[in-house]
Amino acid sequence: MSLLLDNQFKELPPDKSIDTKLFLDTVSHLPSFFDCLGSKIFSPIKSDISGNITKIRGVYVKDPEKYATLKSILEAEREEHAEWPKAGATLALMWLKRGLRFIQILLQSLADGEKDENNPNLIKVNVTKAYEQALKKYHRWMVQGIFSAALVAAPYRSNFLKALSKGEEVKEEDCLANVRHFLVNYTPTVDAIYEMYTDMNAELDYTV
Ligand code: EIS
Repeated sequence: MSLLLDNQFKELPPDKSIDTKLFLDTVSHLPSFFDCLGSKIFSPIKSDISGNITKIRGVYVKDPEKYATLKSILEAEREEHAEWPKAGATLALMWLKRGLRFIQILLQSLADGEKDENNPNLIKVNVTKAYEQALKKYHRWMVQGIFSAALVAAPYRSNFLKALSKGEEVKEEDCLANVRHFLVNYTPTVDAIYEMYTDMNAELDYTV
């Protein structure tokens, strides 16, 4: 069984609203994936993402009906917090979506066969592309340093693809087909979250 295929995102409805419970149930499988990357350097990244998910879930469980969609959370918090959008689940999702975008760009780049021809079993080009497009502009030099350390610890392409398939002996082409299949609903979901932040004027560009 493929790790990715086990946790497929659902197709978005025409209004592109995202069901909070389904979203949380799907993204909560992501943190455990860091365990198969095999280095402690990934721990702060794992706990950041887990923290975001816990924060959003904490708001959702207070009133599942009121917070049925991600948009309803942003709308409610806009009324409740003077410092919105730098508050509550709105802030947690703002950061989580950047991690999700990172994963999307990384997987898309692998699926597209982008490679360093001199080092075809490294994923540094793919990871760097994802970092530059999704995260770098929000990071000052200290956090960029964590990225550099993580890059050194990045797994080999073959091991990474195996980890995506829970370590099973899956042929590279089959694994890439799984990745492409996963991206079919994943990419529009991440896009929809970005669109919502733009439409609601909830995006911030401060650095950490
Ligand atoms: C936010 O963190 C909190 O998330 C948010 C709130 O506290 C807010 C306050 O301003 O801060 O400081 C964090 C930032 N989060 C801001 C940085 C953490 C370490 C990031 C290191 C970046 C390394 C890049 C990744 C390299 C990975 C190499 C992978 C090789 C395979 C399949 C791999 C998936 C990797 C996914 C990476 C996602 C990184 C996400 C980082 C987000 C970030 O920059 S709140 O908390 O509101 O919930 O309380």
